[in-house]
Amino acid sequence: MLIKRSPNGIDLPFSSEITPQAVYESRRRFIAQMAAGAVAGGALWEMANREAFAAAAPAQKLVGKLNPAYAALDKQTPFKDASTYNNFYEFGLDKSDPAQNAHTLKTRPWTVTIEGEVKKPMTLDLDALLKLAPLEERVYRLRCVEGWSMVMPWVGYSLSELIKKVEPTGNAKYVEFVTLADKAQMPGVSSRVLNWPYVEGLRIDEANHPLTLLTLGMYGQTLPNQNGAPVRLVVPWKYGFKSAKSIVKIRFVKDQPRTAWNVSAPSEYGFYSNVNPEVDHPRWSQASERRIGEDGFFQKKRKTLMFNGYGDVASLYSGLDLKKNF
Ligand SMILES: Nc1nc2c(c(=O)[nH]1)N[C@H]1C(S)=C(S)[C@@H](COP(=O)(O)O)O[C@H]1N2
Ligand SMILES: [Mo]
Repeated sequence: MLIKRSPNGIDLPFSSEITPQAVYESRRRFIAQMAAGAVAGGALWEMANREAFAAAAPAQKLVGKLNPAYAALDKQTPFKDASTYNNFYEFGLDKSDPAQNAHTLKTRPWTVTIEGEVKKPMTLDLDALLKLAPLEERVYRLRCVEGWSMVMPWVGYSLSELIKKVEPTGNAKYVEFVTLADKAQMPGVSSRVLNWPYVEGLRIDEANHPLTLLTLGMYGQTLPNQNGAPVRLVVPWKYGFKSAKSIVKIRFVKDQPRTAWNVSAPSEYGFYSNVNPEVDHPRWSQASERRIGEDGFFQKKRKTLMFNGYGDVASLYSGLDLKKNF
């Protein structure tokens, strides 16, 4: 993954002034500029996509009942940081790009198609997904492979609830998650930094682990577009890139899926990608991390914990060499 470093070698978070309010204001300005015939170069892409641009949905309240079994006690990352310091390459490579660009993502209507090795394939719209199981709030640590982490209150339910409904066949050994790749809504999809669509995958037992969260909201609201609206995965014991955003298809398959990051750099990003302080990335250590929001210049880094501190999952990997299966 690409990491921007400041000259002193510390990659500093980008503090952006973008708020939903600011987004609306810039949209109003943009429309005014259009009317005045004074469209500058930077607005050209938005002009070409102004239908999608106008469709960005404002956040709506979405609450879940706090599940105390899955509520990390760490101090929560402020919403402002969690929604402006993002990785979502479909909207650009800089941490501030998704918050600036993702307003063009149209999240309704939205469907997720579930297919492959299941007895009951189905296509669910957002309302069906919201009703599929009781919504819970879970406070999860999420650690990016780049060496930073956040603590966020997510809203959703265990993916296993959905898996139950579609009745996987005995051939379903893995689950593949395919995310939206639409050039008209996502400026980054025109770049060739990854093979689009962004695809991720889990072994079926990982997908069925109760920690694996099908996520529809955060901080008591529907997901901001930049955080993967309208539906994403959060797999807290794995590096953040396993938590695919803006999912449109879930496929149950026999063979290990070819995931986007593994295809792009197999020696750097394995299929498992469990958080593991003992297995370094070939280009940097994974022993410690910066917690976004508490990273003053002299702030000591935190020690990274095995499985990001979610030790319960260890039984999924008994007998597996985690140095080889990174
Ligand atoms: N579709 C898609 N999903 C994605 C990514 C992406 O670029 N595209 N980036 C991943 C990475 S590297 C991380 S760290 C997390 C970040 O999630 P957050 O921005 O909500 O913290 O999303 C993951 N999901
Ligand atoms: Mo990441």
